[in-house]
Amino acid sequence: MTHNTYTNRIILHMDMDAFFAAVEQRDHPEYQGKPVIVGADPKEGKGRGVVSTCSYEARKFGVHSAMPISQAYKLCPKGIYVWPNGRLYQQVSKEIFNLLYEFTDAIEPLSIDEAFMDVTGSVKLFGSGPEIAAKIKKRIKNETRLTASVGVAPNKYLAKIASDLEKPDGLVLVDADKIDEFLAPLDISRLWGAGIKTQTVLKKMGIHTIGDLFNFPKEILEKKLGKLGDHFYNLAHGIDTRRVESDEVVKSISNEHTFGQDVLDVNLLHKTIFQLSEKVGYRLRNKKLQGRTVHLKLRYDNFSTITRNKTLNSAVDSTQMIYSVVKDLFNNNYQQGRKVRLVGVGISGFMNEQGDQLSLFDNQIKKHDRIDQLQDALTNRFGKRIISRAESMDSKNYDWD
Ligand code: TTP
Ligand code: MG
Repeated sequence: MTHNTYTNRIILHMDMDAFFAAVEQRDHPEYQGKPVIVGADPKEGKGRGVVSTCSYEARKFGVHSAMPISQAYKLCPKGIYVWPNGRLYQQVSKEIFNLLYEFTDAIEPLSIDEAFMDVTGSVKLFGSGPEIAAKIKKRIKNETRLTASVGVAPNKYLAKIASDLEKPDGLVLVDADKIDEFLAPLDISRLWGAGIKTQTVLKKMGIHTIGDLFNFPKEILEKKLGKLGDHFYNLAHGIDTRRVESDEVVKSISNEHTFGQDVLDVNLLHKTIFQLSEKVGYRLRNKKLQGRTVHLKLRYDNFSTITRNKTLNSAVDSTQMIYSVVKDLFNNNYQQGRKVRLVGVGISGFMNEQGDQLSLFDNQIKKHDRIDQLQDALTNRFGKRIISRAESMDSKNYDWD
């Protein structure tokens, strides 16, 4: 069967594994391999409030997000119960999103740990869809020591199903000409928009898998389900024409490199900074932008990180100019003799070709950078619940109910 005009896109869906719990396990080695439950205080089974998320070890006990914490405690009394550290999760989320933007600007965030990406235009630079997915997973692993699951497919709906199938640390490709085979065995609960009610109706019609639904004539589905009939017919046939809705305004451009082995060699560090300046310059010129503020990021082997920036009198877009500024920043700030794990180069304070300032944030890059905007967009669009929760998680007075 044909899948019309949209099958030529390459869409990724990235979702971090057990995000909050994974960050806790990373930062507390003694939690690794153990059931960790992030959320309200269980107070030995008498606590109120809910589970925010839990590690995969805890999921074996039947614990899951949004479950009352008292119930989680009954299922897993020996679990490690952790109060959420919202600010930390936000910070890690920013790092991850920053890295995703190195692969494409066409990113639609769905929540603090999840995004769609349209990488159709990135193939020349980074390789095929699955290659890009593998690179993203590797970068996330190297730079945050966390795992992500990624689905690669011709549309959003299929990519989202795919990223979930082999969690944790999954990478699943849905081939454009094998969509029907991919969908056929899946349970109807995987259908986007099929709540419990719809699932019950479908089951009464003898429809248990997406394959069963595929075989149903459109007219009958429409008769039984009204408008939704058409929607589910499309989903059963792998059709989803929604575009990846990215943030239009880019406020900074940056590239980072994590070394396979920590580096002491200043020449190699200079060379890497040059290569990163080339990448940043290329992306900048590609967008016909010039920027005034140049940024350096350095992470030492113990994960301590410094960022430094310099604002110029006029905006630049040449590799050489970016390099000379960032090299100065490096020479002035690098602590001789310390091993470097990561270097990053960035630019912000964009002007258009007429020299008009595109944004008013110069030195305040930290406050106003693209990721903050992204978090705002994310909050507005989807994640109010999750984001505001993460924020308020810092407060011990947070009302979990
Ligand atoms: P999810 O991606 O839904 O879950 P997860 O990353 O913990 O696990 P999975 O491997 O299945 O993707 O949500 C991301 C984070 O959002 C999660 O770590 C905690 C938070 N969250 C809540 O606080 N409450 C909730 O009900 C859900 C679903 C998530
Ligand atoms: Mg997740």
